[in-house]
Amino acid sequence: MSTITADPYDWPYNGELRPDNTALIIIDMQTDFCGVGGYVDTMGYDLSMTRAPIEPIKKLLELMRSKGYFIIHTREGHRPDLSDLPANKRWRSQRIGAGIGDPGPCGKILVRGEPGWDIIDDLYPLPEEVIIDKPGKGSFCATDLELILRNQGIENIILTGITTDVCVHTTMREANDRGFECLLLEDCCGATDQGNHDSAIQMIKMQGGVFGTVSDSQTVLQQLP
Ligand code: C5J
Repeated sequence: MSTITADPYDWPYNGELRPDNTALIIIDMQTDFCGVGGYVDTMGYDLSMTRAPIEPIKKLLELMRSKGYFIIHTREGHRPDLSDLPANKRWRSQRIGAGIGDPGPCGKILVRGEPGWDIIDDLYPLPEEVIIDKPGKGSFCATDLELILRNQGIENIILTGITTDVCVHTTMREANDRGFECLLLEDCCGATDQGNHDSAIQMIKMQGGVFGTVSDSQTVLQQLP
């Protein structure tokens, strides 16, 4: 039996924490969300908040790779012909001056294959690690993520990445509804607004852990079996 100290309950609930049933998911650590000239930067948000999790994730990734845990990376983005981009998502992005599919300093915004869409060098996946390319905020929508997790016998998921209140939260909710046991690491996530980050963390802790539970990278570095 093994658990990680977390709030509002130690994780996982059943003490069954092992490399063969637990995955780390790193969500959307792309230049578009944390790099100069990317989507978030073009919208005018403070990049320091979406860059804050880079170093903590790096240390965690190193440890979890060395212990043989299953590693998954995601990228939000659309096909170059934009056939998978909902018209309302495009319209909203244009309204804020960062139209998805429009040219920017890092190539076409949130378009697959463009420099801004790819994962940052600091956290780039190893060739054998899974990358999920997703058109939406949640990592389960229109992807084979659930199939991969079930095939690999994954029961527990550690969630990290950006942004806390959007893609990380949506993925955590999707995973929780599918019966996966979720742990979000507070310092390994970041939002475009500190209040939204804090609220997203607080929401998880309601109702005895309504979507799972919350810890931080230091605790995991010390306690992960
Ligand atoms: C957003 C994301 N915020 N990765 N995407 O649009 O959270």
